[in-house]
This record gives sequence, structure tokens and C-alpha cells, in this order.
Amino acid sequence: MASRELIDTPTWRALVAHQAKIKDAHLRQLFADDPKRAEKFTAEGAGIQLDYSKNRIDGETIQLLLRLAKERGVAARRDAMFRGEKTNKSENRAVLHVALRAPRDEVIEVDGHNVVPDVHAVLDRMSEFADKVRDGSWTGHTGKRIRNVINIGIGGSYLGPEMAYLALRPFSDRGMTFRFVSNVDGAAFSEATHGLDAAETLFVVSSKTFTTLETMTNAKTARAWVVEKLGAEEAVAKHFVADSTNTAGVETFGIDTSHMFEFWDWVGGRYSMDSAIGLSTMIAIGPENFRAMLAGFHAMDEHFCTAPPEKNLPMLMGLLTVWYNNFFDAQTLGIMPYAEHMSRFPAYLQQLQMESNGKHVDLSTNHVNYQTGPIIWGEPGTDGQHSFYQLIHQGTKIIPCDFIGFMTPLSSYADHHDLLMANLFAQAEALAFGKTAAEFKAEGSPDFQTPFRVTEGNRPTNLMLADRLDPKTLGSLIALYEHSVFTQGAVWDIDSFDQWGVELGKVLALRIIPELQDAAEPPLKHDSSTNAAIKRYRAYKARR
Ligand code: G6Q
Repeated sequence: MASRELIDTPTWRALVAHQAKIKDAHLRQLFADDPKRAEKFTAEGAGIQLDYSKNRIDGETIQLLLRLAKERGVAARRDAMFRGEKTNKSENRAVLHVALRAPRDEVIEVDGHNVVPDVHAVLDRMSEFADKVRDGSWTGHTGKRIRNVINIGIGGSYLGPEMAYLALRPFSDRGMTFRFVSNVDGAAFSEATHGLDAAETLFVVSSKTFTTLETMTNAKTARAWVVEKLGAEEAVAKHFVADSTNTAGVETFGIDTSHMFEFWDWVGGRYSMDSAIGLSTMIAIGPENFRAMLAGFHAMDEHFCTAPPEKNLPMLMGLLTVWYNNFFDAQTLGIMPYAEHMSRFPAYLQQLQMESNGKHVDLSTNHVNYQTGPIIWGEPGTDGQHSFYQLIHQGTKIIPCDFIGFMTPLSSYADHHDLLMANLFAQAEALAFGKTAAEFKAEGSPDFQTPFRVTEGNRPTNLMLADRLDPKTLGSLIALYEHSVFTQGAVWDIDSFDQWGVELGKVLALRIIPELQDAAEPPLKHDSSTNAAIKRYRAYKARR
């Protein structure tokens, strides 16, 4: 079925008609009508419980959405991905991040070659290296122990490592410093190296292609920094390692390929934090914890493949995203982890989802005539409550939110945890049920003020709960979102694994760089706005 026909299918039309009915139903009523609602709309998998009862749905909604998933071949597409078929159509590549966490004895083939032994060979080498850095047997050029690790990488080669390091800090070696340089702004490099002794610093250059402008620029600057500080070109060998698919590029840069940790073109950048790109994570938390994280990913992979659709967390979450995105015209999805260590989780998911599903043509290259990926944003609670939650509670937009909480605190200030969790539960409750004018009046609210105070409720949320934020849970949580993104992409029939939209800007920047750097100031042939900005920059640069 061509995708453009999607919105004319009986199921899609039934969902439109159903939405028209249910949009006026209030969660207050839906809960009052069914005392078992929470139980009915809760599913569990890989250590994560998803309570999706506070969504604007009923049993019919879920049945229709599951029918849509079936008609769009979500399960069949999932199986094709897990089998290693070239489901990334626009790049003619397999999509096999799931192989990165497959157990040793599993067989997953790409073009007839079992990739699982390759994955484990790299994991073993990474483990050996990480152990050496952690126990001090890998020393820097001057013989000093490595105490600082700086990951140089951007996009998919940065967001995952930084997010995971911050999320798993309680499991990390606290005697070591971990920093991340992504932006080509020299301020990023300068801040990352500030106060560090080059003799104790290891750079992990993370780049799938080893050609990315930002990463190569920062890596060259890092190389010059090390050579200048340690006074020897040979220092590079002990202070640089690489995570890449590009052996020749790594060699040309001057990193010995015995210090290169490889991955493969079937791992997309934003799906690579559990590949060699996770080396800095592994050095931080140790190989055992890293493998526990992979086990968490794998547990969710298994759940996605085996749980029945009506109990399948990624499918349900993906379909609920489609529900609001396509039938309620919701533009965004908020991610609110109630955990300080999850501060970069929303940013990580922003790339995962927006780069994957921000697409305007379907797999048959037709321009879609329905909405695709929502805008993803968010902040950890409770901070957001004192800032933008106002708009979610009383604004005019519908903003579905994912609330994420952990039962067991990791900090020694455990009494804070009750307050944190109380706020999480209270926000989901307030958003769903609100407070009426009558309720305010009964409490003696003055008439002039009551209309301002009313919170209508009926704001949808998912509530995700897990035992504690540890490596295994983090792995499961990330895989849950990966497969939710997959489910959405399958419904929309788009390529969730390419990212052509980011190319044009890169090409234009390469054209402008010489126009800023060439002292002869070549004539400008852009539009009048771009020309004016470049001229202004040139004038400032001349005065520097
Ligand atoms: C992710 C994208 C993109 C990529 C960066 C870095 O899916 O492909 O974010 O990860 O552009 O690319 P390199 O790892 O090749 O440097």
C-alpha cells in the first residue's frame, strides 16, 4: 500500500472518527467509569513499568492503534531489521544496532556474514583497554597515570557518551575526570582542557566517518595541544585512541590502528552509544557495568520481539506518539525524567527521535500527506515544574509528556527521594485531573481569582517507573525509545535511519569557510542577507 493512501484506509478513518468522539471525554470521567483503568493500561517489560492510563484513550483506541500497527507491518518490519535486511533504504544499509548487544552465541548475518563475533571481539578489546586505563597500567607519554578522559565527537558520537556518563556517574570511577568536546566553537575545547595536565589526559576521538569537520578540527587542536604541552610528537601514541569505521582516516590522522576500536556501517550514529563509541562510557563505569548496560538493551530488544502487541512497551509508546501527533495535532512530546543524573536524556532523545523521524518523504519517495516526527524536548523534574510546566497545565496546547521515575535512590540523601517522587506523581495527577472552579470555590477561592486558578486537566502523560537508575535500566530505557521511534517510523513508512536533511548546511558551510578565511576576500554570490552577514563578520575580523 502506498503511504499516501494511509490516511484513506478504513483504520485511519476509524481513528479520525474515534478521536472526534473521545476528544471530549475527560480523564476524570474515564477513570471514574472504570476502577480498573490503571491496571488495564499498564504494561511491563525489561524492568520498566509503563502506566499509560492517563492518556486520552479507551480500549477502542488501543484496538484501533494496534490494528494500524498490524496493517503497517510494524512486526514484519521489526523482524526484517533484526534479520539484518537492508531496511535503511536510502543508504542501502542494514540497521543492526540490536547486534551490538546480542549475546555471544547469537547469529545475526549481514550479507551472509555473522557479525556477532566481530561485535564481541571489539567489546573484548575495549574491555582490555578500559581496564588498563582504569588500573593505571596504561600510562601517558611521561609515565603518568591517565586521570582525564576527553571524548571528541559530535551528534551521535557525543550525545550518547555524555548522557550515559552523566546518568551513570554513581557507577563511575570518581578519581577520574570525564569531559566531552563536540562544538567546533574553540570555547568547547578550551573549557574541556581547562586545568588539566596533558600528561594525564587521554583523548578518545569518536567519529564513525572520521571526516566530520567539527571532530577533525577539535582532534587536530587536541593533537597540537598534547604535542606542545609534552614537547614530543611521539606522545600522540599514548594520548589518542579512536572509535571509528574508517581505518584509513584514523591512520592518516596519526593514530596507530592498534588503538582503534572499530564499528560498522550498519550502526547509525544516533544508535551507536553501545558500540565502540561507548569507549569513554566503558572507561568511566568499567567493562562489567558496560556489559550490564548492554544486557539491559538486549532485554528490551527481546521484549520488543516477543511481547504481544497489546503488552509491548515500544509498540504502545510508539503508537501513542502517533495518536497525539496525527490525530490530536500535537506538535511536541515532553520528556521529563525525575532524576538529576538524567539531565541530558531529553537532549539524547531529541536527536534519536527528531533525526530519525523528521522526514518528509516515504520509502517510495512520495511526499507524505500526514505529519511525521514530533518535536522532542524536556528537562529533569522537579526543575521544570518551576519553569515551563505552567504552559503544560494551563496553556492552550496539548503537550503529551513522558514522566520517568526510579524507586530506589542512589544518593545518600534518601529522604529527598520521597519529595522527588511525590512531585512526579503529583504532576501526572494534576495534569490528568486538574481542579475545577467548583472545587476552588468550595475552598473559599475569591470569585475574581477562581477562573485564573482553574486547571482543566485532561493533559496526557505516560508514567514510566523502574527500580533504580543503573546501567541495566538505562540500557532498557534507551532501547525502549529506540524501538518506539522504529514503531512510529514503520507506521509512517519513512526511513528512520538516514539523515539527509543535515547535509545541505554542511556543504554550504564548506563554501563559506574560505570566504571568511581568504585574506583576498573573494566576491560573494549568496543572497543579500547572507552576503551582509559575511561582510559584517569580515569587518569585525579585520579589527580583531
Ligand atoms: C547520527 C548522525 C550524526 C553523526 C554525527 C557525527 O545518526 O549521523 O549525528 O553521528 O554527524 O558523525 P561522525 O561520527 O561520522 O563523526
